Amino acid sequence: MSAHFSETRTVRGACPQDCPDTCAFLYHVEDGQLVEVTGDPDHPMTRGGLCVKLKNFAEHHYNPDRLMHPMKRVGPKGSGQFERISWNEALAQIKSRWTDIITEHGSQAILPHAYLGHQGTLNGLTAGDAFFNRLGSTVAEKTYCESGSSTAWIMTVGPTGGLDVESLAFSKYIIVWGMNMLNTNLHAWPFILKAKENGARLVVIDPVRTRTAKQADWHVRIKPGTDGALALGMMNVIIGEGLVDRDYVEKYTLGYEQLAQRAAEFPPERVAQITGIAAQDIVTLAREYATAQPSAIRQGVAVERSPGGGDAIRAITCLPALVGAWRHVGGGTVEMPIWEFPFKFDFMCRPDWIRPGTRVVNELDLGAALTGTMALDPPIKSLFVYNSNPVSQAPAAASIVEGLGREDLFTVVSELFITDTAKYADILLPATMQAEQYDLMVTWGHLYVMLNQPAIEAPGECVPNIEMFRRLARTMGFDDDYWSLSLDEMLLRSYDWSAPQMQGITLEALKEKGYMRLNVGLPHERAPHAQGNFKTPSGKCEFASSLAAGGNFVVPVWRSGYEGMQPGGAVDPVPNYIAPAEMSDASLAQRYPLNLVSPKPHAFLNTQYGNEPTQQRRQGEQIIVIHPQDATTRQIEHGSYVRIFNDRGSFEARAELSEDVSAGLMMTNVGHWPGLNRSGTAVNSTTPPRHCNLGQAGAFSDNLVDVQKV
Ligand SMILES: Nc1nc2c(c(=O)[nH]1)N[C@H]1C(S)=C(S)[C@@H](COP(=O)(O)OP(=O)(O)OC[C@H]3O[C@@H](n4cnc5c(=O)[nH]c(N)nc54)[C@H](O)[C@@H]3O)O[C@H]1N2
Ligand SMILES: Nc1nc2c(c(=O)[nH]1)N[C@H]1C(S)=C(S)[C@@H](COP(=O)(O)OP(=O)(O)OC[C@H]3O[C@@H](n4cnc5c(=O)[nH]c(N)nc54)[C@H](O)[C@@H]3O)O[C@H]1N2
Ligand SMILES: [Mo]
Repeated sequence: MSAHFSETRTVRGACPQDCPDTCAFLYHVEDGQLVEVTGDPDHPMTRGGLCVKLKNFAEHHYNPDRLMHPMKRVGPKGSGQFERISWNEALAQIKSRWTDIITEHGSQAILPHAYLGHQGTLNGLTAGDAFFNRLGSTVAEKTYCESGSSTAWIMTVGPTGGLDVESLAFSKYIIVWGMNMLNTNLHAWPFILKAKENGARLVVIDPVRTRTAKQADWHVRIKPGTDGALALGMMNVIIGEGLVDRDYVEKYTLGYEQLAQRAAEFPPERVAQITGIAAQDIVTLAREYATAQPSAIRQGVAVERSPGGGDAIRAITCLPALVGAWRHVGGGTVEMPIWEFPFKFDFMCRPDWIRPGTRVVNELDLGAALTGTMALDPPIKSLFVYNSNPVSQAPAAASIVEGLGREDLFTVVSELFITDTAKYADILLPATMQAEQYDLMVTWGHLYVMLNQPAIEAPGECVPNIEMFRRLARTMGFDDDYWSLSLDEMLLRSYDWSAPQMQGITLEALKEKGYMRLNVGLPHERAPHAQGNFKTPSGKCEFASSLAAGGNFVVPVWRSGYEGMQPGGAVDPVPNYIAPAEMSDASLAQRYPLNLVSPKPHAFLNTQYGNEPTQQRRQGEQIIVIHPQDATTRQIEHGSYVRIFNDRGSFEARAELSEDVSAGLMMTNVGHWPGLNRSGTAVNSTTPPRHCNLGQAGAFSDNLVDVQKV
């Protein structure tokens, strides 16, 4: 027997997922095979543990359904019938179709569609921007998530990281507002437990009694889309009872008088009617929040998923300055700390290549753009999808499916799997998974720079997104240096490595250590706004926004690498309460009396892992949580199958009767693959293509439906 020494190696990596935790990985490799992926025990947030979604990450790389080669469609659109072709043939077909389209309709007839399937600097959200800007396509505005919150945040406190979630360990009062932390930000939980050990009180503000709400000292049930009213009601009490930190407000804020006037319009009794929270509870919450210092607010993305979501985030973001919480370590608020990272979007996305006058189409309006409901001249003749799965994740899914079925639409999809969206492709391009590629990860929930190094060979003909765009650039005849820089050179130019927060951080050091903390103060000493120092035009926390005061204003829509205009013009300088559109429509509410919220699944990451049997078992089938009272009046029993519907569409789910939701409210999870559901559809068949008042975010929670037994 010949001696066989199996080679075992450990390679440092980082989680690719769109999640605030961005965990530090250790890839364990034997004989070129990825045998396990574990969390780095030394990383202060990862602490050696991965979430359930990533438990089988090594196996995910070897899923037999992975797309391994370029393919072309051979059956009808959407049939999922494909045949293997070579990369050369795929590129030649793309070039030929695009050349014809550009000749006949102009380059703006081509529309990219991308989101956060991958969160890297090289392969993530902005991976294709330079290419499409160079091509002259329509600019796709990427606002699936966080854009309403980010706009609100920048208007109020500027591009600052705010509170470090690790500093939550030092808080005395913690409000988790619109976030199901045990599902979506698990690695922040230990810091909350630590605070609780030291006597902190945990409040969760959520319409649903979630796993996280069940762990709270106090669950405040709020009607979806009414958070702005609650925050203003809290201010009403704080101001009325003299709990304002006068000194902090005077030195470090702008527009107190205007804010006080606005808050005066929101006495607890009025807010109780809007939010469904008892007036006395609003008073108690305000008093406790103001007096138990340091007080902290962890804001979730869900707050933005309503027409008034942007103003709600602005109002919430005003609270810590009003009570002086920023003075303390563990005080203040965090929405996402991404602003501490010195990105150079001008290099990453090349907005200088956008031709003057190029139109912008928002990604959440995809259905309207493809079906012609939105008047577009030229019409969209080609769609290029990567890092995203709009048939499942974008609103008004039925119109997207209708649009993708157009015979004259040339669709290219780059994917890991043949998803519900990829099924409609004319050409499929295979992408690598995280253990097979190199990238510096973008993080939005902590303050560490994270490097992912390849641990195994890419299977089949899979390529990283950056390589795919380089091949496309060569095919289209682009000869800029940009397409041939080394990956390290790309990374060196994508960040300002000489920025103060990057001192001591180098690519070389990252290759060895895997991750390094930004120089922004340590969690036990960091109080970034103890002395104001806000990143707004005034340097103060702007209760009355100077950006909004100017009418139309420009916000950094870094998601697309260009500066976007906040539309509407009439943004009130002082945050106000803007009611949900559907709940306020009495005749609609008569036909569709139930408000459906659709937060994140526990065992999937959006749709990713939704095709993994292990994760499917963990998540279970698509369920709908319905209050027993609403079920009884419709003869729906626990465990029976129901159809949830409105004028936009429908999907089926198994009913779970529970008082975790209030009467009039239902909850289901986004992320189940529509094609794997009973009805072939999922929740976004019912959601509206409506935007939040800031940042063009999606108003997924503003969704009235009804339900019946099937
Ligand atoms: N397990 C898992 N983790 C994930 C993801 C995933 O798919 N699965 N996705 C990642 C992504 S992309 C994101 S953006 C984050 C999002 O993570 P979160 O910020 O936690 O957002 P959601 O899960 O959408 O919703 C959180 C809670 O908000 C509640 N909610 C809904 N509408 C409202 C409202 O109007 N007001 C209030 N106060 N609460 C409301 C919901 O009931 C839900 O319990 O999670 C990330 N992490
Ligand atoms: N109803 C409802 N809808 C929602 C939400 C909600 O709360 N409710 N949340 C919204 C939010 S917060 C978000 S962030 C969006 C998420 O929307 P998406 O970003 O579209 O979500 P994913 O399902 O993760 O789809 C990403 C796709 O990219 C693919 N992918 C992964 N890695 C790579 C890669 O390296 N290269 C290529 N080419 N492809 C790759 C994956 O296989 C997957 O199919 O959904 C939004 N939709
Ligand atoms: Mo998201």
